[in-house]
Amino acid sequence: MTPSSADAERPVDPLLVTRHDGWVELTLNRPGRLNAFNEDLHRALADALDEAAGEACRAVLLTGAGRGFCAGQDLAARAGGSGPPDLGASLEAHYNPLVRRIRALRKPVVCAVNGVAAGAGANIALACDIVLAARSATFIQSFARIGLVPDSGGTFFLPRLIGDARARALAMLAAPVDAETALNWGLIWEAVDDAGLMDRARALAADLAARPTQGLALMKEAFNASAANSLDAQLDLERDLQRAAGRTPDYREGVRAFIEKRAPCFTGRPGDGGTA
Ligand code: T3D
Repeated sequence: MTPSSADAERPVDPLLVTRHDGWVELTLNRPGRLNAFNEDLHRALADALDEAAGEACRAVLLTGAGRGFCAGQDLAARAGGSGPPDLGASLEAHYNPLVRRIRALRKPVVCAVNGVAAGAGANIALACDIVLAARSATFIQSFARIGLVPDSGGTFFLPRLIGDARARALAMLAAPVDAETALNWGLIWEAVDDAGLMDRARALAADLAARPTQGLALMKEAFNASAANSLDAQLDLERDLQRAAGRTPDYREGVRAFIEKRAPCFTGRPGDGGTA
């Protein structure tokens, strides 16, 4: 069938949103620019993540269309102009809220890095809870190639994940890291053959969506806080979060299922008195 002229004129969605049973798949969709971010993509992703915060969604899968995952900021939007741009304003308006949204979302975010992840694109992947990468994918802190510093949490995530020595060299040299190395260094959870990446990532998202969502949210809160906490503060936080987890229906179900020697059926519903 040939497309109608209306189809031809319809702008392409910068983000594809596919709703599955209990989870959502978000695909960055500017493949001609390796899914680099412009303001439309930022807006669409922010809206989709806000929608994913609702109770119906219990896990999120983030990936990219075409041969890349994301090449960070769309540099075409930065060429020209009369004076120097205020890149701090761009981080404040778009990239920082995006990283905060991913980290604060009270459900697991899986990232399937299907190809090159560069600049902010690499660090947005690292902000996700579980990162899978296709074997052909590469991670590049490309900022130094254009005179910038790693952003979107790069200087926070990298040293914590792979140590200061590797973090500094990767950032200063803008050296590409392949998926196998990323796995061996502890940058990602799993490297998967290219052809199997999306099946594996979708199965993982569906699996997570059937787990105790409130418990996973509390777990995420604990991990998010641990980088800045002393052991004492973290022990106190674990006490408080465990108290909340112990009040969830999924905890009751988990214990009951264990005693009855059957598989648990978790609903992901909040505990008594609202949010766990
Ligand atoms: O500005 C602010 O708001 C501050 C925030 C900054 C955050 C950042 O992310 S700064 C870093 C920006 N990103 C980069 O510097 C990466 C630029 N891209 C590359 O270095 C390379 O494209 C890659 C290493 C990612 C991949 O290389 P390769 O050889 O596989 O692909 P390619 O041929 O370079 O790219 C394919 C196409 O995508 C090409 O377009 P064409 O020639 O086919 O029409 C290329 O121009 C386009 N593309 C790739 N990255 C970007 C891009 N277009 C615009 N912006 C990009 N970031």
